Amino acid sequence: MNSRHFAWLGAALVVAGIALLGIGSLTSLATGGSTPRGWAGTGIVGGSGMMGGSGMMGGSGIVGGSGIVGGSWSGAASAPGPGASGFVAGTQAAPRVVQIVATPQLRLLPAVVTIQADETITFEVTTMGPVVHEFMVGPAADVAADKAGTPEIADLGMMQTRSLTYTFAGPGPFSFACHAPGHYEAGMTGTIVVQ
Ligand SMILES: [Cu+2]
Repeated sequence: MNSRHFAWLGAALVVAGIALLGIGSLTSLATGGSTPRGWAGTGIVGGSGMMGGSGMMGGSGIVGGSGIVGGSWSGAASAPGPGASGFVAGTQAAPRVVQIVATPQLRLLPAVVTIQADETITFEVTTMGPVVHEFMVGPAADVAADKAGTPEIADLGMMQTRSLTYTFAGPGPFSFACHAPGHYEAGMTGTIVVQ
């Protein structure tokens, strides 16, 4: 292992730590019943400073932070869901945004997304940490079977965010999952609850 690799290992550990912090705040917000909005991320995701290296380790960016820790992210957060104040059903013309975090612990968070019947949702999926993930969404049977043609974001690398818009026609059941090798089996799945 040369020094450059060692530096990247350090970076990866820092990222993992940040991911844990982010997940913790997301979870507490979700269980508190309020709108998750603290972590959202164009700061972390936008990323050229971070991935360029000096920004990340130098501390003016994510680590130094007014970012994830301080809660001053500038990116859009998940829009309010059904039952929450300010909820507006997503349509094909104006999808509702739901943010999903794919974690190094092989979880998709939040693991339950509640929608109104026939909503169109734009999932903004971010990989936290060094493990590459996928995000597939659709009819539960298709997602479980990793059926070809099911809408999917593939090869989502560290700190990347990509979006996928899906219209949930009918009562379901629907689900989402990561089918990177071994991840689905490890429990990297989520449920769509249709209200
Ligand atoms: Cu995965």
